[in-house]
Amino acid sequence: MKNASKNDSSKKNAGYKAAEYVEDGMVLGLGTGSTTHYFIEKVGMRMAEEGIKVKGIPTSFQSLLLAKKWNIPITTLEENDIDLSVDGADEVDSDFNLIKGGGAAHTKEKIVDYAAKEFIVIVDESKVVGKLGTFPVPVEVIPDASRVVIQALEDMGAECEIRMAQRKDGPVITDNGNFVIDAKFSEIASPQHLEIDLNSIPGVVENGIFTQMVDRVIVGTSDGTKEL
Ligand code: ABF
Repeated sequence: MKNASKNDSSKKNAGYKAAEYVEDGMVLGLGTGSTTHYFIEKVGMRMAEEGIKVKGIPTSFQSLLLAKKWNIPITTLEENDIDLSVDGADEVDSDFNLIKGGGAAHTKEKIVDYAAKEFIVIVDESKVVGKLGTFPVPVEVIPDASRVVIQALEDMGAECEIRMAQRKDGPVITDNGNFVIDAKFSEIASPQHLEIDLNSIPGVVENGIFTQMVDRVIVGTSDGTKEL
């Protein structure tokens, strides 16, 4: 099996497995990314096939569109608490620390995932790491503060790049109208401390290190799933 399709079936297995934890009447946090795409798809299929009724709070415009495609009614954090949030990740370690934000949606994701009574992460095996940090840490910043935030990150030992859009030579603009700085640290000794330190830099909106909030990690494989 080609790597790409093997990877895709792993993501699908993880997403579909997570949908088994959805119960009738739940309010769901709907994550962002290609793995969560399958979770949302399976929830939509279960609504049609089993008649379960759920509501969803999207973490990005991308997941909003997917929810609408599958006729999942949308609600907001103002109106509802979240029973279960399911989301992808770029890296996950054995302590359930994450790096997220490859999709530039980590600010709303962290708000929704943190607010949920239960938070399940779904990944393929390539995302499981011994130590976080091979993937640069996404840091959402107020555009006008970019230069001084980069300076502060470099003083912390990071190599930084403003994330550029693929199709044009401008920067990626998040759903909140901000930029993303990808900060590569040579080593992340304490994800928990770095998460706090990054958010203390004036101009930083949110960073992509997620600690002490994950309840379950479902790892998709080419022939099924396993739990971390
Ligand atoms: C999103 O899922 C992002 O935070 C993270 O970068 C991405 C992982 O994407 P994929 O599931 O497509 O690998 O939640």
